Amino acid sequence: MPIRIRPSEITSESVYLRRRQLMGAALAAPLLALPGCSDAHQEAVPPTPQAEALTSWADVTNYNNFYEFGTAKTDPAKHAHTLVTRPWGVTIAGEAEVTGHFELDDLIQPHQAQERIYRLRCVEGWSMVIPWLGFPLADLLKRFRPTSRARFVAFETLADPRQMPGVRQRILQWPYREGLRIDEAMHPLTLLATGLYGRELPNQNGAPLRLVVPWKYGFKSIKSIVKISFVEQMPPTSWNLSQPNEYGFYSNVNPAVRHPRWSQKTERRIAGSGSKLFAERIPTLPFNGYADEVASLYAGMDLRLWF
Ligand SMILES: Nc1nc2c(c(=O)[nH]1)N[C@H]1C(S)=C(S)[C@@H](COP(=O)(O)O)O[C@H]1N2
Ligand SMILES: [Mo]
Repeated sequence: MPIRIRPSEITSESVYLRRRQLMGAALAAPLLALPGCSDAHQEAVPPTPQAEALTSWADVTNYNNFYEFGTAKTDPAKHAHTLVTRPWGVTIAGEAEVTGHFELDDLIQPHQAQERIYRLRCVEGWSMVIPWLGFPLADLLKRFRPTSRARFVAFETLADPRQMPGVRQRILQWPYREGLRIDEAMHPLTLLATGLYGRELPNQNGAPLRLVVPWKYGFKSIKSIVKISFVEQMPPTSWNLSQPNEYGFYSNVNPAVRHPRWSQKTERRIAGSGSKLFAERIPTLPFNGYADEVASLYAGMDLRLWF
């Protein structure tokens, strides 16, 4: 059941952590149980090591990339209040038996929100540890019965200049677009998030519905989704369109493949403000530490070529 919290309740990570301790065992179960995941990937999702400190609520919600609201890290928190997230429609299109326009609540209601603590690593070299609420994307996609021609899944963000000041500038080609190969989209780690820290997703984090693909660079985790298409060909993506030499389609976190402007060998967790904004550098792990779960998806592929 989605965890509903009164708007009057101020969520800080301490409130959240206390609530989490109380819920203890109840939360542990959904982390390990994975009903309805694809046949090829029945493995359980590993709980994040206890030692991993969560990035604070303040950092997760004030240090953002959401270019539809500006390019500065603090712009989304400042400007995303103009985004209207209800009513919200999502169009399902392409190679599936069921397609059409759906109200968000009809889409998400059948799914039980589970908590998933994932590391998110931005290609810029910083990372966070975020307690998401959401459900496997696969569970939603299967309801539309994709056909055998559905080899990729394409996603689009809302692009409304009245709600999104950044869309009035041509920083990227709008709408923001991303894509996954169908097996990546169906992988049980791939999450559709509706919340974080036990409450609804703040606008700046991609309300009301965003993707979280923990083994890929942050930009693959597209926010405020209004369209999902099953397609036969590899779909264009916003970052690849704008800088094809810097951003490939796959964008798996890979310390061995450097970005022309930022090394991918190490990263720093976002931690606090001012001089303490970044913690010390730590090595970046292949597939962001999720290699045991996802490396097999890329067996036989040259990941320098398919970066
Ligand atoms: N629509 C949209 N989605 C987006 C982005 C964006 O600019 N627009 N930025 C991406 C990038 S670069 C990152 S690192 C993550 C950041 O997610 P967060 O702000 O919730 O941490 O969102 C991704 N999703
Ligand atoms: Mo990013």
